[in-house]
Amino acid sequence: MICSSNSLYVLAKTSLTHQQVIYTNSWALYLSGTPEQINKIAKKHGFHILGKIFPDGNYYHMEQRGVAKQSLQAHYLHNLRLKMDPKVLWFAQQSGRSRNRRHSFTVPTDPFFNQQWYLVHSEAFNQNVVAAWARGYTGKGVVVSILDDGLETSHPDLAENYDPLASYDMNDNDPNPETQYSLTRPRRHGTRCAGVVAAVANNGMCGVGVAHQAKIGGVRMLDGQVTDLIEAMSLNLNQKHIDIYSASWGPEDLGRNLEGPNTLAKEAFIRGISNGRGGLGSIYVWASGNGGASFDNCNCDGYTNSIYTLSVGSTTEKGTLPFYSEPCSAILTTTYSGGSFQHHRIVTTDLHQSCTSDHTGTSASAPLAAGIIALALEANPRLTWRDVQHLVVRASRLADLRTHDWRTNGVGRPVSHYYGYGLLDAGRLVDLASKWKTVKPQKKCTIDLITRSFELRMKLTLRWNVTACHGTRNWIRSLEHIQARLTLTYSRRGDLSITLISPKKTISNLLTTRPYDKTSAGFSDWAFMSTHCWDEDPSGYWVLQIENNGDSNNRGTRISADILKLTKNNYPLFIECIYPLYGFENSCLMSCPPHYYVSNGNSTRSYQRCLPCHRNCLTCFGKQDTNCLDCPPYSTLDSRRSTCSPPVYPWDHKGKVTNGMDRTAAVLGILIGGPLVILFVMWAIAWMVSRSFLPRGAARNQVDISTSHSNDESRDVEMVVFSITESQAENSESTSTFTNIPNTSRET
Ligand SMILES: [Ca+2]
Ligand SMILES: [Ca+2]
Ligand SMILES: [Ca+2]
Ligand SMILES: [Ca+2]
Repeated sequence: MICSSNSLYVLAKTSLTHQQVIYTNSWALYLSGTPEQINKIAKKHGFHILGKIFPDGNYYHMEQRGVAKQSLQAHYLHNLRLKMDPKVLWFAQQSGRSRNRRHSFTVPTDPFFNQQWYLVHSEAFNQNVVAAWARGYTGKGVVVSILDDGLETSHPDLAENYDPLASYDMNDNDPNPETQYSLTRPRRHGTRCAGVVAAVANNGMCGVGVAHQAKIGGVRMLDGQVTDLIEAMSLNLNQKHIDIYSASWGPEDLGRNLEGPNTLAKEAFIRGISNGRGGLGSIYVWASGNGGASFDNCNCDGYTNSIYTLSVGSTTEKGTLPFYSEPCSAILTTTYSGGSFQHHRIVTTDLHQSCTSDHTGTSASAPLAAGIIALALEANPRLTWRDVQHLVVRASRLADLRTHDWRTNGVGRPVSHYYGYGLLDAGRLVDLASKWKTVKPQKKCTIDLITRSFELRMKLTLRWNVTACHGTRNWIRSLEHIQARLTLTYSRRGDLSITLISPKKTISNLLTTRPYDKTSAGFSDWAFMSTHCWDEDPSGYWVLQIENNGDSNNRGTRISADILKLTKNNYPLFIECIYPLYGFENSCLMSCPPHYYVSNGNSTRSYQRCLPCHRNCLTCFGKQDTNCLDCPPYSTLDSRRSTCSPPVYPWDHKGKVTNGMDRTAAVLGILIGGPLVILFVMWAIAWMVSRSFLPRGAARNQVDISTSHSNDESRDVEMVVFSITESQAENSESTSTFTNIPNTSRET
């Protein structure tokens, strides 16, 4: 088959005008002759022969190594020379076009679909879900579990997508989370949330779930005593299988609670983000709370303000604030929900095999976000839990959401305490997800701000210069989460407001006044979290203001000054290093250091980590003392058993330092070393004395403290540990006893 190279050019040129063509550095050539003649032709044109295209023909695959691997232009000179060569019977520089997935999108035929105003295109804003469907993403291969009050598993609009492996009944301890029907208190919440995510499409029933081809499970865990253990087991249920956990519950939204996950739930979150999804991290989507009418603030809810949960706020169809919305700087994004009676609400499945168009509250918003994130995980299943948060920040937009507190942060993104980064745009999210490059491992920089006592009356301002761990391996140049951990007592906690201002002048309201919070319990190492400085460079001056907005007689009482420093995570973070690098603590190395061996881990994936040898070994192939390859000095290897003998030091053999050389060395050492040691000690004492007379301002991370009242009062803020992340530890302590957590569904 020989064709003219002229016609090829025409084709290429024509296609360029329609679609971008990428030219490679590989050529196909049709040549005839002996192998020597073929070699000669290749050499003449500077080509490298890669082989025959078909085993029994004269088509050759050749590479031109001097040409870029990808180029928008065909190589004119090489093609011209090949064309002029009579021995080249045919040739073509290989070019590629992008190949898009083909899918046909048709508007769902479900009877309630037209009422799903938040999904369909209209003149008003919408979540742009149809755009993601049109790109072929419907949640296939993604598993979502609703942690709630049970599920009507046989509901005809859910049954097809129901996944028993993503389900459990924690309340009755059996695998079936089937709803317990009750006339007085219908347990419909879980079933309603499930339909928002994964109601089946085109089945003539109800509406359509955002991710209508995702698998959906339910965990019945709110229908009984909610204990720490039940929460923890729910958050870690089948974590290899479940991708996204959607939770629309938390401490009661009474505007006076300060509660977070207790011991086991805290551990469950860390295990989830470390081990879930094969080490990529479980995705926890969380409702921000319905305490708006009680002036609640979601930074007082340790579940939603956890860095491990992706907190979702709500807006109405008009882009206004629903009455139940509560603000906080931990909210990341917003989805639609109901508002007052005149606003349309969310269409979903309901108990007794029915449908409803009456779902509302942040309860509706969290599963809507969970469904949209399921589309993103289908577009890119390799996203880590932090990747998902990065993408959500980028795929949320101000749209037409109305509130008084939109501000532009230090990297130019509008952000609000009610809406986070704005309305989540599904089309944009899947587009970004499909080309997203995984973020580097998490880093954590902790700064102890003040460790002595201050009394707080009207206003306390702390200003300090942060180097963001410059000079250490935890140096942070681009922020994700920031936590201000605070311990203080105060006569009326609800009168306090706390504001944090970044070096880029981004203002995070960490706490707003809560009139119903009358307690004097204060805060005990409570981590206030902000996402508003995402991607900002944290170095520079930060300002933290604690203000009393109530009675001027308010004041604190002294509590024991308890300095808690954030320490490195006790849990192994999975650091994935690309072959041939080895993960070692938080970095990737070319080889494991002495005392460490290479482990492939339990995972089926191929990344390799350095794990510590037994203390007896210098190098090893495993963690046992019978896995030694080399021994430390003064210890001998038993190569048959791969063990090291107990060390025998030369100075253990008393009286052996007898030869003249050793004795001379010892005398010289004493004569020269002695005076040096004395000189050093004297210098150190002089340095310490001079330093103790220096003013405090000479410290590197300088803290200025000003209060708005006179200085004669003693001060009473006990401790502020200020932590900035690309990574964080969690609220380390909840402030109330937790045997029976009054978790409430976020259904208005
Ligand atoms: Ca059951
Ligand atoms: Ca349906
Ligand atoms: Ca709340
Ligand atoms: Ca959160």
